[in-house]
Amino acid sequence: MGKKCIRVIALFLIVCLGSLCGCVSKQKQDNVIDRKGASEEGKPLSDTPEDDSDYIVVGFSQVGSESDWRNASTESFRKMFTAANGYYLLYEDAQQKQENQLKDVRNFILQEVDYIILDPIVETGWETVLKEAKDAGIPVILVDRKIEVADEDLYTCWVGSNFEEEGRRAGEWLENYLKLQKRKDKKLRIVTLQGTPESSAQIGRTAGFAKVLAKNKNWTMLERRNGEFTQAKGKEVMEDFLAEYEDIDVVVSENDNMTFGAIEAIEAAGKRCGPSGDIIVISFDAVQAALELMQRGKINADFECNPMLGPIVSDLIQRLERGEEVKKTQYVDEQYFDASMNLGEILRKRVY
Ligand code: GYE
Repeated sequence: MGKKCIRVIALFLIVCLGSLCGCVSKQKQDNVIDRKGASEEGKPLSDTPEDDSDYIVVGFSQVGSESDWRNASTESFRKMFTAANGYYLLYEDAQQKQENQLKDVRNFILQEVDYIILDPIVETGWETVLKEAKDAGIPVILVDRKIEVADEDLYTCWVGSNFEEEGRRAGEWLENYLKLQKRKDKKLRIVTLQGTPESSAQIGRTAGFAKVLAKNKNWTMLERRNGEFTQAKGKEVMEDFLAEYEDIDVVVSENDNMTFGAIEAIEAAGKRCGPSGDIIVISFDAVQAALELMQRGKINADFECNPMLGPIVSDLIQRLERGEEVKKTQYVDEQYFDASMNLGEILRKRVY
């Protein structure tokens, strides 16, 4: 009996035992075990992989389920890391809490997974746990958000988006838009809905936009406030902004779900947003629902962030399995959309 066989059986037993004593909730979906916040029912035992030797056991600690982007990301991994593709996936939803991710990684180490995939909620605080994974000989692949560590050998590689570039391009789009509208020298009052503090997506998007802001002396950033990347918080923060500041010309919202909330707040306050409204709305992610709102004239521009990382990470794992070198850092291609484009055509081809 091979080592992997023992491990797959051990993983299976952990889940069975958990369900018997009621201390671990579980949900088995194909070869996916989700032990947090899932139902007790699970699927029949026959769903466990029967063939022993060829499964690559992968533990994935996901940020949470705070946004459409996040759900598309989870879906991309679930679709790729299937038994049919030779994987046994342990999936954990960290519910936007780093402490949960630290526990996830430690559990993956205990379970002797072959690879750990980590989408780190924030950039700092990872040294100790990554050292533990390294000492256990388990490669860690970082996805989407980045980390800040002195020793880069603590992880194998990272793949994701260039958030600073997204923020800078958003600022440059605004410069250009104002030029076309012949408003380039007019005073401009901006508010920002920020994502989770200290996450790479928040840090990068804020910093990139700030670079363009610094060049435009007639632009004023009235306030930046945390909207936690969620629709509910985005709405709440936008309501406060509207109550506090009379003339807001631009809302920069660091993800689409906060934008959805902001639009609700703007409309409830009797204002209009989008190309023919009172407030310019700039967003990030470019998920389907946001492009639909752009089509309906409520969002001006949206800077894409690509969540389809599952196949890229699988490819990295396959290379590592063959003993090949992988790039330490890999950025994915991204574009932007604005209301002047043929959105019907774009939406027809959009997969997330
Ligand atoms: O923009 C947001 C999500 O880390 C890029 O996290 C990701 C961000 C994404 O909640 O919608």
